[in-house]
Amino acid sequence: MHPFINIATQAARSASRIMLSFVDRLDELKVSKKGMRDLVSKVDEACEQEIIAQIQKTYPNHNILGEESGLINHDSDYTWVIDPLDGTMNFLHGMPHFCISIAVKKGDTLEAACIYDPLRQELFTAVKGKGARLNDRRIRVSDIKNLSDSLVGTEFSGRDETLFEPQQKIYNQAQSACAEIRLDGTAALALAYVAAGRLDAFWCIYIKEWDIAAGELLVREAGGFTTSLRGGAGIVAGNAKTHQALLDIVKTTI
Ligand code: LIP
Repeated sequence: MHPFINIATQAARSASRIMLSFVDRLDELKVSKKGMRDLVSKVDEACEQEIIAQIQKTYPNHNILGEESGLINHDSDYTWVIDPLDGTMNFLHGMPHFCISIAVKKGDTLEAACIYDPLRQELFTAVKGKGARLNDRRIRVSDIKNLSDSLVGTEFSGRDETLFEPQQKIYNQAQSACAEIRLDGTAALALAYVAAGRLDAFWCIYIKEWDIAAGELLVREAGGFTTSLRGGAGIVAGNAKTHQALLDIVKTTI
């Protein structure tokens, strides 16, 4: 196993134990708002601290960009990009769909990715040039040819109201073009599902780096394509055909 995947997996599993210990006592959690419709709880913070501690045991001088703590900068070539709990809103509502996302990049190049769904015990990993895996088996994007047959994922931002209209416009066009659309509350897992061929494509026009870094590498290493939108604040992903067809739709609006 690649050393980055080894550490990322250990860190994700360790953080997941903290996360799962709260699943049955969500009412005890103190939740605060980072911004409009942007929640953070003790779980997000504790999981991020655990992941950082695990990484720093082996790589004390690597940079770390965490959703909750921001950038820990050691001027290293390597940066670990962490979303300790992607799908915070789902988690806090008792919806069983959330994950931990960890990516490592060298400069701007994604090198390794790990997305862990602790409830289903599904571990998605990818290493640049070495393919993508779900637990022990190799995964590939779907080979569907047409958007009209495709199950397509998206995520909407509730946080930036200027995006409500373009999001709706793209949704309406995509709805006419695709078989069906899913909006499940975690961009990281949606991208992992594109990598595993469960979703045929994915788009969103508002997102943060920690939500999509690991998923982006997973899709590419699973034979798919990704295009970054709005300077990294959005993404389109899919196989060669669905990626292009969906990108054409999204680009008419943004
Ligand atoms: C969330 C995303 C979700 C998106 C939310 C938010 P968090 O991340 O993954 O897909 O719709 O706007 O960014 O806050 O749960 O880590």
